[in-house]
Amino acid sequence: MDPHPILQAAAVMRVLVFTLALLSSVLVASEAKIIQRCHLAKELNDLGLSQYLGFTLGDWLCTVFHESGFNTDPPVSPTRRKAYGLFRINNSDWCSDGVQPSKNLCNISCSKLIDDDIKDDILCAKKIIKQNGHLKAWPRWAKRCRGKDLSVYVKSCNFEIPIQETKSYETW
Ligand SMILES: [Ca+2]
Repeated sequence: MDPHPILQAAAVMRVLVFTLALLSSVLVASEAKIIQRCHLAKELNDLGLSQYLGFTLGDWLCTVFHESGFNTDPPVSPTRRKAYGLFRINNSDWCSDGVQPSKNLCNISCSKLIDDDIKDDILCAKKIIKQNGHLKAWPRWAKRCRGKDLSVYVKSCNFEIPIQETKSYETW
């Protein structure tokens, strides 16, 4: 004997709710993206960041590793001041999230710093280092990367990496 139509409808609804819950958890999970190390190295290189102002790709990759773990997760902060994306770019000077008053010097929405396209993130980081003249805008570079052998960060990356030159910051 067939189940009552109402019971059938309830069963279908349960399956539907379960499917939607599963789908939404997958969608939430997909928002957090880890950028592959060598992909970032290549994009940095293509956009002229290798040897830019004397800093190597190793300096950049080490900095990003210690700042964000190559992770584009949206920021978690109880205050309105937040830092976005791979380079942890702040919403008071460099990007605008529409909430925190910002100089928005990169002329970019902070949401663009947590998406899959990392080119605009890199160009904003380039603007930051150009204005500051060094990587000190990222405190973890000085603590974790400065003066260290950073060759491991570009190891096995399958593109031609320019010969590392003397780092200008060593004279600071
Ligand atoms: Ca982006």
